[in-house]
Amino acid sequence: MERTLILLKPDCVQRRLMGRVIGRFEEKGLNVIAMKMLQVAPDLAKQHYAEHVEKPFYPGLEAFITGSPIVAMVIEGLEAIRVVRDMLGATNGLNAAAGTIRGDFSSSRQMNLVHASDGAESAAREVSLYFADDEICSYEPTLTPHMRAGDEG
Ligand code: FUP
Repeated sequence: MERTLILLKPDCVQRRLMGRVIGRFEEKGLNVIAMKMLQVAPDLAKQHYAEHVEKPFYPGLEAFITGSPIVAMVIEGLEAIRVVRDMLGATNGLNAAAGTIRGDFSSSRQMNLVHASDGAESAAREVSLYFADDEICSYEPTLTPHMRAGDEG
């Protein structure tokens, strides 16, 4: 089982796409195990995007991500980090394949609706930026036997 940090970014919330995006993760069989709405403060934005803080696009990215509320979630599932990134599609919505979340709903590089951790290390770091351990509610869904065979993990 893997955990990954998802942000429904301000454009997702403002465009009333939260339900449809969360629905796609649920339909896939992934488990939402933590969720909260918050407005990202500049300090948190700098920690979240530490690798981009010095880049020329960072001020615009910070203004965007701190500009209105987001929803942070932890999603759990088999190979969840890769599976969720595949579901999002390429970073720039213009390049994202049709059928992916960004491919279907975004035509922008900055306003690409959803963030998802890109590896095991960043997932652990990012989950701890947004959630305390006691805010994460891991559970075994009762429908697991209908979602995959017992030897699939
Ligand atoms: P991703 O791994 O898909 O989240 O994308 P990156 O880490 O490459 O970029 C982080 C965020 O910065 C993306 F959501 C898009 C945004 N970005 C810009 O706004 N402008 C740029 O020139 C590059 C990235």
